[in-house]
Amino acid sequence: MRLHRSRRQTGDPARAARTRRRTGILAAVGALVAAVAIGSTAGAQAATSEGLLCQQDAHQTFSLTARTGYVSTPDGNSIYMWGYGMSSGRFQLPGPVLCVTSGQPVTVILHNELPEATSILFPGQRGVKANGNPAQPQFDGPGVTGSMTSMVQPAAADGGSVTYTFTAGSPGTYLYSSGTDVTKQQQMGLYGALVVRPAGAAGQVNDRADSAFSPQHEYVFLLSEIDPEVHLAVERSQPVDWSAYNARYYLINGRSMPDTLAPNNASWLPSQPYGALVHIKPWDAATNPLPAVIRYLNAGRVSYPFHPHGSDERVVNKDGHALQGTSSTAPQDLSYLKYDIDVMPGQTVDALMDWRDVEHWNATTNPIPTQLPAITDQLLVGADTWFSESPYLGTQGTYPANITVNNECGEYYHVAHSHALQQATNYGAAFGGMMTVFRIDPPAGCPTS
Ligand SMILES: [Cu+2]
Repeated sequence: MRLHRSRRQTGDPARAARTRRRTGILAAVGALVAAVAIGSTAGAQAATSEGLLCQQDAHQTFSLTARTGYVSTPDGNSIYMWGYGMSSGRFQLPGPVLCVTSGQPVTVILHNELPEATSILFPGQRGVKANGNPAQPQFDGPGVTGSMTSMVQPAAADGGSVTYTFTAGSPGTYLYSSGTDVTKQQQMGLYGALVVRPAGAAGQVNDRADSAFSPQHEYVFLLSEIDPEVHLAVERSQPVDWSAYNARYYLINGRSMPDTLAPNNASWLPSQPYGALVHIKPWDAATNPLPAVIRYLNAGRVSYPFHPHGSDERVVNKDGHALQGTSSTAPQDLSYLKYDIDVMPGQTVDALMDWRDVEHWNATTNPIPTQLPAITDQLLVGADTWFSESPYLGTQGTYPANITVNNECGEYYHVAHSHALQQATNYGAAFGGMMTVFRIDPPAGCPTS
C-alpha cells in the first residue's frame, strides 16, 4: 500500500499521530464508542451535530468559491482536492448543501480560485442563466464547429466569477457539479447537493402528503470516490493517466468509515464538515409517526449499491421527481420498498425509513416474538449470524465476565454500506470506505440524549 503524505500532514506530528491511532478495526470500534458518546451529550448539541446541515438564505442567494484543499482519510492519507465552499468560509468537501424552495428564484455566484476555468451545472432547474444569458455549452470555435470547452459558461481561472440564476425545480434532491472538464473536475471534488423543498410543505420530500418526514431526522448521503493517483498528478501539474484509473477511497459526504460516524463539523476533520450517522427511534403512532428521510446522490463514476442492515427503505423520489402516476387529480403512489438502494452515476434517490421495532424474545412473556423472514431471504454465515430484512436482533445471551451491558441504553446499531464490497474499504482495507452506522434508540429515548 502506498500513501501520499503531503507537507501539510508530515509537518504536524500530533496530527499524524492522531491519524495513525485511527487506523484499522480498532478505529471502527473507537468511532462507534464515539458515536455513543455523541448521543450522551446535550440534546441541543445532538440536534446540530447529526443530520442534514442546510445552507439557507432568505433571498436564496449563495456565494460559492471553488478552491483547492486537502481531505483526510482514515488510514492517515491526505489528499489534494478541489471543492466548492461558501465564499465567506473555507475549502470543504463536498460543497455546501443548498436548501431552497421549489418555484422560487435562486442565485448562485461562483468565484474561481482554481488554476483553470470551472463552472456549475444545475440539472433539473428551470431557466438556468449564466450572467443573464441562457446557460449553454461553450465551444472553442464558431458556432458548434469547435470542441466543447464547457457544458455551461464557466468562471475564468485564477479569480474569475460567474452568476447563475434559475427557478428551483420540482421538489427533491439534485446534484450540482462542475460542467467543465467534467471527468477531471468532478473527480477532484467539485460537487454538492441541492435540496428543493415543496412550497408551503417543507416537511415533505415532494408535493405528496405521504412523503412527509421527521424534520429532526433528515440525512444526505452524497456518494463519491477518489483515485489518489489522479489527485497527486493534478497537485504536481502532471498529466493524468485515465487508463490507469483505480479508485481507492469511497466516500459518504466526503468522509470514509469510520470518519462517517464523527459529528458534523468535527474539529479533526476541518475540510469535511458533514457526518453520516443516522440516529432514529422506532416508529410509534403517537410519539414518532413520521419516518426519517435519506437523500442519496451519486457524484462518482460507477453505480453504488447502498443498503442499511435490518430494514427496508421506501423510495419516493428519483432525480427530483415523485414516483407517482399521471392522474392530475389523484396520482397513484408508485413508491416502493427496497432493501438495496442502487444509486447510478449522476442520479439522486430519496428514501423514507421507518424503523418498525419488534419485541425481544422473553421465555415467559414473549416466547415467539417475531416472524422470521423466509429462509430464502436470509444469508447464513457460520452458525449464528444472519443478514435478513428483519429488525429482530435475536436473544440476549450471557455477557462475558465484567461486562454488564453492551450498549448505552438498549439502542441498536446496524451498519449501512455499499454492497460492492471493494467500495467498503480504505485503500483495500476492510471495513471502511462507503460505510456508516444507523443507530436506533429505544422508544423512550436514551436518558442521557
Ligand atoms: Cu451489508
